[in-house]
Amino acid sequence: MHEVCVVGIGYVGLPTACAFAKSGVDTIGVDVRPKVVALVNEGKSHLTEAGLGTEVKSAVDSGKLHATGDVGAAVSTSAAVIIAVQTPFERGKVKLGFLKSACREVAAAYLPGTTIILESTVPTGTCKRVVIPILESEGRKEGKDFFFAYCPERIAPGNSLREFVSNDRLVGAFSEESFAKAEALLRRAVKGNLTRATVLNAEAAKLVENTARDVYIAFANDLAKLGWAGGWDAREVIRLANTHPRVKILSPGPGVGGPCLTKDPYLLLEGVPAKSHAGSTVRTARKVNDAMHLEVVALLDDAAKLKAGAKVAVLGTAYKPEVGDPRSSPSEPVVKELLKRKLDVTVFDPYCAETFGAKMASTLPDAVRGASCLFLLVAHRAFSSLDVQELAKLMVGPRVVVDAVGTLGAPEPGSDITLRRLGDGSTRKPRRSRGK
Ligand code: SAJ
Repeated sequence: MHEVCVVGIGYVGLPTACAFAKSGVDTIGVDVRPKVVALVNEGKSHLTEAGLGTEVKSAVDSGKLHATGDVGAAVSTSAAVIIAVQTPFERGKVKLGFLKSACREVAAAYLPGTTIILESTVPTGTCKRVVIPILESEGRKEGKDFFFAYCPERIAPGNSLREFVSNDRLVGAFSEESFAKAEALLRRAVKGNLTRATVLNAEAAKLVENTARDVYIAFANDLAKLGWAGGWDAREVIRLANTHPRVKILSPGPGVGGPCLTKDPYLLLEGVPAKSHAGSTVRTARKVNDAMHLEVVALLDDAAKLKAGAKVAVLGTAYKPEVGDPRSSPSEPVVKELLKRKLDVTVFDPYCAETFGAKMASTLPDAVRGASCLFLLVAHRAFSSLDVQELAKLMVGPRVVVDAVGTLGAPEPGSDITLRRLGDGSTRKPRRSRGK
């Protein structure tokens, strides 16, 4: 008998399973991908997140974590089940196919009295409309035959295991008893506060959290555009404004990527007519963040006009620092725009093998050697000590460096490097004043 079964050991489920196993809970992870199951049982992570591999290995070595492809066998031998499958957003709609099929398989096998927690992000009302009816098949009832809670995940990839343990969580439940069961289960591994909510409010709160972040970043990106136009440095101005105790502006960048912030605002808007005033800030923020790649490429245009065939190096294809995940990466539209201009694009990322159709260099110097322009798109720590002066020695004219993440130092005075920093209007080409 297992204490907990985690259905779906992907970006959310694997850290979840590891966290329980690390706390001494006998955990079985289930996945439909045989390769993932095999890797986990060998003590390896199929995800490139730093440190996760070591955690999987020690969880498996301790005998507390196993993986299987057999959902029925795992669920029917577990006291609790956590569902953590993906709910992808495709062509303007959330796809609940993985969730429905996971629920069906769980419904076919769970034991009487099982605690069932859903961690996946879903549009509001999904638990009541979709999940519960499947779990209540064959006349069973929530609160009697099984105990359900919606506990949306809050882990940021790159730091997932630590965040699973330490972050505060919402526990959406239909009754005090179901809340208490979910609380007791989560308490085995989670140290953060557990706040009770209704299931509907927990669903909405999850979407609101990620939408809020998307909106805050859109404001920072808007400031980048204002700083560029106004000749001031938006990053420095944000730093100054943030010294006010009630101001906390985020950082501008080449766009918002990843599977969550690019999707959850649309889930929040689901069912709201496009022309409705409700949600207008949310829609605007999405548009601002989705168009940032054009701002980034415009920085090259401000500095030089490259001929077709010129080599351009792009550093960073992951969607954010310290992860190897390229899903919805802001680097993708930048690379595609450069390829559209028939430039010879070479990418390099120490964690991510995605190229978005460009060439891939296996070392940073290989990427930069012979390039006329260099784009820094992800603030990986591996890029934090880059010396523009040294990079430029590998480059050829016109030696344009576009820094979309604001981590590169200024070139030495008199250097032949042209630096353009996103949001830093002091690095733009001097505009001729009117009348001259
Ligand atoms: N970004 C900026 N500027 C910033 C911060 C981030 O441009 O100041 C960009 C990143 O580079 C990246 C994107 O935003 O492209 C998203 O990165 P992120 O670190 O903000 O978030 P995710 O998508 O990795 O994780 C988010 C988290 N949600 C919140 O912080 C509210 C995480 O806690 C959630 O669990 C996760 O979504 C999820 O799975 O829902």
